[in-house]
Amino acid sequence: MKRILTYGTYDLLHYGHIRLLKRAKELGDYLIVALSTDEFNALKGKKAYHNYETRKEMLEALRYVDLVIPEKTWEQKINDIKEYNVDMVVMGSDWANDEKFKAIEKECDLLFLNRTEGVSTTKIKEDLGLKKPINGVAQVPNC
Ligand code: C2G
Repeated sequence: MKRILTYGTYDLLHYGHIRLLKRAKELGDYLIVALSTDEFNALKGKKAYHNYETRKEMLEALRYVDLVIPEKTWEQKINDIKEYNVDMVVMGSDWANDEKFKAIEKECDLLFLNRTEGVSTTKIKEDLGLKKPINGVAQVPNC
């Protein structure tokens, strides 16, 4: 059984998230999502619209997701890989070459999949008038 692991906030679940999870699942047999806790999001400088429990519930409803675990720190990845016997970590391409992921290449395979253009939680918030662009400049999509 090939076990895949991915990380994220997954706030206001959208088709960019779902396409990532679908492709990740297609690479193996079992997909684990390490979901950022509300406290970890604060460390990332993010405030999710939905809290952890709601975001977890939504992910668990997806056919592609087999297990949701909490992502509490940047440093837990190696332990996650060992504890869950992970064969491959998969992330969107916005994380390619990020040092936080490079370190795990000695533990398991690491693959970056093309990010889905045109959608992000930030854009959804802006389009709904929930998050104003700063000084008229749309904010960089952050999830
Ligand atoms: N994603 C995507 N296409 C989008 C938006 C997001 O493929 N249009 C991918 C991201 O690349 C990421 C996953 O969906 O792999 C989750 O995105 P976020 O919820 O934004 O996660 P992020 O805030 O990047 O947190 O330790 C890593 C972090 O927890 C990742």
